[in-house]
Amino acid sequence: MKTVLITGAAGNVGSHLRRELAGRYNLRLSDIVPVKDISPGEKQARGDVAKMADMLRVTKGVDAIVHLGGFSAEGPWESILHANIIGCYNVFEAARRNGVKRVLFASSNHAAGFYRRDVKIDHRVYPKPDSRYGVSKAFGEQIGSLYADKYGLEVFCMRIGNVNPVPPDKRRLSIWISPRDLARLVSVGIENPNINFEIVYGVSDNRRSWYDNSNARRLGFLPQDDAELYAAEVLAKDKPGDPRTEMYQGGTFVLAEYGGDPSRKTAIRKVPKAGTVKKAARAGGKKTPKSMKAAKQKKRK
Ligand code: 15L
Repeated sequence: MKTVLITGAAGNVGSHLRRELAGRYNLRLSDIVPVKDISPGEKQARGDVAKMADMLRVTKGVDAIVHLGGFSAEGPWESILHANIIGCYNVFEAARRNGVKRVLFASSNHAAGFYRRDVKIDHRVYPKPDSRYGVSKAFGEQIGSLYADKYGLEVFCMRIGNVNPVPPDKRRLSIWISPRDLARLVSVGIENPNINFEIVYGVSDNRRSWYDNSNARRLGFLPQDDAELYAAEVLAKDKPGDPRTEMYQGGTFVLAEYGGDPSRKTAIRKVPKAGTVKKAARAGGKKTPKSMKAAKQKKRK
C-alpha cells in the first residue's frame, strides 16, 4: 500500500480527505497543530511547512504528497509569504531532496478568480489571481512546473473550488466539490501513471460550472456529484451581493481591499453620480471661486 503524506491534515479539507481515503493508503498526517483522532492506518508527523527541516523530516520515504498546508484565505502578506510561498517551496524542495515521486498541490479557484463568470476557462488559461492568496496559489503551480521540468518531479495541481458536504451559496453552485469527488480526483492524481505536470479543476460535475475540466476527465476523473441537486434550496436563501463580486469567479476575494491602488480602482468602479466628479476635482486642487479668493488673500499677506 502506498504511503501518502497529507500536509495541513488537521484542516477542513484534510479532515474530509482522511475520512474518504481511509484504508486505501497509509496516511502520514502533518500539520502545524496536532491532528486529532489518529486511527489505524494513519500516523502523525507534526511539522510547520515554513520550516525546511520539518518538511525534510515529514516527506522522507513517502510515495506521494498531497500538499494542502498553508493559509487558506486572503491574509496579510507576512502570513501568505511564510505559509504559502516559503511553505510551498519547502515542500517541493524537500520532495526533490528526498526523492518523492509525486506532489499533488492544492491550488485554488482563486489563482484564476479574476476571470469573469461569463467565460468558461480551462487548464490552459494563464492565471488571473484575485488576491495575495490567489497569487500564492499561482506561485505553487509555477514552482510545480519548474520542478517537473527541471527535476522530473510528477506534479498534479488541483485548482480546488469549495469543498463542502453541500454547496453553501450561489457562487459555490459553480465551483463546489463534494468530499467524495475530491477523493476521486486525489486518487487520479496519485494513481495515474502518466503525469508529468498537470493542472485540473477540483470541482464536481456541476451544471453551472465555469470550468472546462476536460483535462481532469482525460486523466480519469469521473465526478459523481452535481451542485444542482441543492440549487433550489440555495437560491431560495440567496441575497444578491455587490455587483463587482457577482461579476468575477473569485467572488468576495476580488473585492478584498479593493481600491488600495487608484489605477485599479478606475477599472471597475461604479459610474460616479452627477456632481461627484466636480467635487473630486475640487478636492484634488482645481481652481474654484473659493480657492481663488483664498489664494488672493495669501498673496496680499
Ligand atoms: C479557497 O481556495 C479557500 O481555501 C476556501 O476556504 C474557500 O474560500 C474557497 O476557496 C472558495 O472559493 O469558496
